[in-house]
Amino acid sequence: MFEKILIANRGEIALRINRACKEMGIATVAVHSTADADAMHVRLADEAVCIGPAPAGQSYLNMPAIIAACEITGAEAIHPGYGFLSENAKFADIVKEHGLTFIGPLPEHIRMMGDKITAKQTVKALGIPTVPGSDGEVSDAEAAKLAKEIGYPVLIKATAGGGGRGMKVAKTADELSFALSTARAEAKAAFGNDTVYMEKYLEKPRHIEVQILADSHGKVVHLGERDCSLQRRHQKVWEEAGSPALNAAERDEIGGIVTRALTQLGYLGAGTIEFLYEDGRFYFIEMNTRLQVEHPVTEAITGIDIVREQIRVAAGAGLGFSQDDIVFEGHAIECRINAENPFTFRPSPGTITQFHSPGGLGVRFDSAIYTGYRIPPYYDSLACKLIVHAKNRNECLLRLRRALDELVVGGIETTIPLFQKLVREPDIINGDYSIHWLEKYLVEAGH
Ligand code: MV4
Repeated sequence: MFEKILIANRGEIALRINRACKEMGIATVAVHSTADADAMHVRLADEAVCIGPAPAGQSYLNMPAIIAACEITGAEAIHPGYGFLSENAKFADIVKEHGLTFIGPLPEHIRMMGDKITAKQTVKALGIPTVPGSDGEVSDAEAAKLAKEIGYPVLIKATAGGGGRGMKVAKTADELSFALSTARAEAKAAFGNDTVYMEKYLEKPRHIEVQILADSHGKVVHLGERDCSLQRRHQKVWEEAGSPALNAAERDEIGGIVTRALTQLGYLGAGTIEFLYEDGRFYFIEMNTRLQVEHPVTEAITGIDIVREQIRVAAGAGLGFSQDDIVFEGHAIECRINAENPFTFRPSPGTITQFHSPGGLGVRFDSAIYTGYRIPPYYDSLACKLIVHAKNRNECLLRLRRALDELVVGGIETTIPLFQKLVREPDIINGDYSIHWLEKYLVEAGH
């Protein structure tokens, strides 16, 4: 096992990784920008190295500085967390070239899933259901012909995309050429790649994703699904495990399909296969080759420490359990609480003057904030994650209400008031929502 790991991230996820390392007897190295000298992840790690100025491009994305920090401290492996360098195949290559271990999937799999056309063709060949559409890149002429066959509405997507950028809907044939040209232009500007493909547009799906873990000995297990349908501008807001829409048989079926596919692929580490779910059917959209923000809801219902397993399999150890050992217990919900105005969602960096975290049975609070901490304006606005777990979904919602009532974050604006309202909404209480529910609600509620 590794003796020392460098954590190439900041905020709550750096603390999360530090916790797994400490429990495994592994020493930790934090890296930080000049803006994060007072950050909690710097205080809690065994050692810390400043890797550059505040802008992420010069610090948390600064590959030479991070490799140098490993060499200076003797760290043998790098955990990238989420965001930043976590899905950068070139970084994973460079880490390996320096005799270090990247705690994550093989670079070839990061690269494969980063290209959406390659990802879709690969998983389709492995038996995962995909959205009807083009077999790969489409020209305008091919798109028109195919759209007629599969039927409108259709969606044009960028192969280099993800997170919704470079995506355009064509409701009818006369909207198609505009959708193609704007999607191409957006993709070219955002990613330097104007390759697009086409899919049938699903009108009211849920976003359901399956968590998997794979070791280097050919064992793959799934940890069930998360429902992440409640999003705003492609940012997840509220996540649940399991999905209010699935039963145990559907869970086992999609979990089995995904597990068999990733076994054939020779995948290593943690991964998430994202689906749209509509009328009882799953349609693959993307695979994420990283630890995800919402991983704690899966940990809550399975009791499995996903970060610990990532570290173990990266070191060559086998998963210590099989699919039959994994039992899903109860229900979990996560609220992503941002330092933002709850109506305009404008970022609200600044000093936290009052802070009290909720607690008690079934409550987990993942954050890196403390009284007197100044949230810098340079990074994303996630301030804390509140995760609650209970015997069933109804008790989970009641526990979430009381945990939100205990939580105090003063001095900055946060999205806590939004969650106070969501937890009382009939559609949310009934689990009756699609990927469009939250944005529609925000308009109707005057946000
Ligand atoms: C779709 C879709 C409907 N039909 N694909 C958005 C981001 C990217 N990951 C995939 N996305 C979508 N793909 C087809 N064929 C609707 C979306 C979508 C969406 C998906 C998940 C969660 C929130 C969303 C919000 C808007 C659109």
